[in-house]
Amino acid sequence: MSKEQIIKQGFLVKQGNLVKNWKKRWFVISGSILSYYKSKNGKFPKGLIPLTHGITVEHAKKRRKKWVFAITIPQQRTFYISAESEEERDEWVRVIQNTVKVLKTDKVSLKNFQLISVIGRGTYGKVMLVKKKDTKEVYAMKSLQKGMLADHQQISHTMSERNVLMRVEHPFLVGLQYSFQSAEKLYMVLDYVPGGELFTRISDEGRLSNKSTQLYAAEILLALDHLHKMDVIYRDLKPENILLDKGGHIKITDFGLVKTDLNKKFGGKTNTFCGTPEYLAPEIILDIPYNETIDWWSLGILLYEMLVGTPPYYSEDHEETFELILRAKLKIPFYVEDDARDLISSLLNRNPEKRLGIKGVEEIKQHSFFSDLDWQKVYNKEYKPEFIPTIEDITDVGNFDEEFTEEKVEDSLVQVSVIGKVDQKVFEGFTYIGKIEGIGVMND
Ligand code: ISQ
Repeated sequence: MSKEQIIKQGFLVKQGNLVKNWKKRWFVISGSILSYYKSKNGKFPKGLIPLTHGITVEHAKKRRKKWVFAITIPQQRTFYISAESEEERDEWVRVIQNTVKVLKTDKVSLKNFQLISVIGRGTYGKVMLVKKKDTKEVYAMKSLQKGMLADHQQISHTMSERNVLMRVEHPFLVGLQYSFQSAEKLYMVLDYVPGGELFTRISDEGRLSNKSTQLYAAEILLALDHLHKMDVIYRDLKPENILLDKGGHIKITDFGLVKTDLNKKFGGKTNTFCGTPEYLAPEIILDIPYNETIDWWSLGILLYEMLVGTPPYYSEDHEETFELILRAKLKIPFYVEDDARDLISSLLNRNPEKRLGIKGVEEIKQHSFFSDLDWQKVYNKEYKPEFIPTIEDITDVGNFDEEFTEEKVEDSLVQVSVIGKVDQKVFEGFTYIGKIEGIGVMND
């Protein structure tokens, strides 16, 4: 096996080249190669398909097989491969397309983008709306000061997750399109999601309808499940990280950029929490081992906040919020319908072993709150959201807070004293664009 990280693997059925019979094979995408083996434990591949620039991958039709896709190496051959389900087929096609795209996109740097507007600011850097100068495509660019990444583990976490996310797309996750770095910052160029934060929508409306809440929760569940399947626990679900796309569907952002563990959230030695604590699961607060069900806890908090307008455990004082999360009785207002009430209380079980979702995502998907939804239709965005954001044009930032959008657009300077402290070796996984580029105002 190569040392390259496995991006995706699984059984697929492949049509023979000469004899056109279908054979089950174990497929593995690693680095830029798709290899297939006779069995799951096979040592030597039966074949290799290079996923390099020039190859195409698309859905295909075959008489006796469903969910077929075709990979074509121009002037050589076409591979016909069939998956178990539509969802699986689409996922393979996307991952392959993305692998090819990543290989095309090296050598991108800050120079290639025009900075348009500031649209957000996090603890570690800001988010800007940018336009790629050659293609005129619009993206959200997130910058991250290297000096703010506290330790080596945090950095390697960021880097390895970037590698996963670079290649994997999902309808409800913000896709990462490019990444590069200067001496002092990491840059991530993400899909621009123009509809603003779910948070803004909850505060504008007071609270959301059962129907809206159901669809948002279902879309978020599929996104979280997808991350879990890639062994990523999201940990930071909250309305500020949930954006609305132009059709009103959700997109989750801010995974993989900085995976803050608890002591980071507490900003190092001090006990001052620097984030929103209302969505944290009890086991995170108690600093005990946890699993992906912490995300199902957060989904419970989010469901509550959508239906009620405020999170269930809230105080202005963070310490008090922790106390409430750990001990307060869950009070759900009378107007919340029974199905929703039951789902919320099952997700907000303080014992992770008894929390809904511990036996797998199906437990949650099958809950009566979602009973009239077809999950495949959710994935395909076939349900129309009740609220469609108004968007003037592709560079419209009207749905983002004026606090940000009125700010001067520039790639801010980083103190020289901070640059000097950063050991550049640890960022080798990112494309490095040179020492001077990227410092100073970029407004051309
Ligand atoms: C994409 N579009 C709008 C805002 C964003 C904020 C953070 C990350 C990605 C984004």
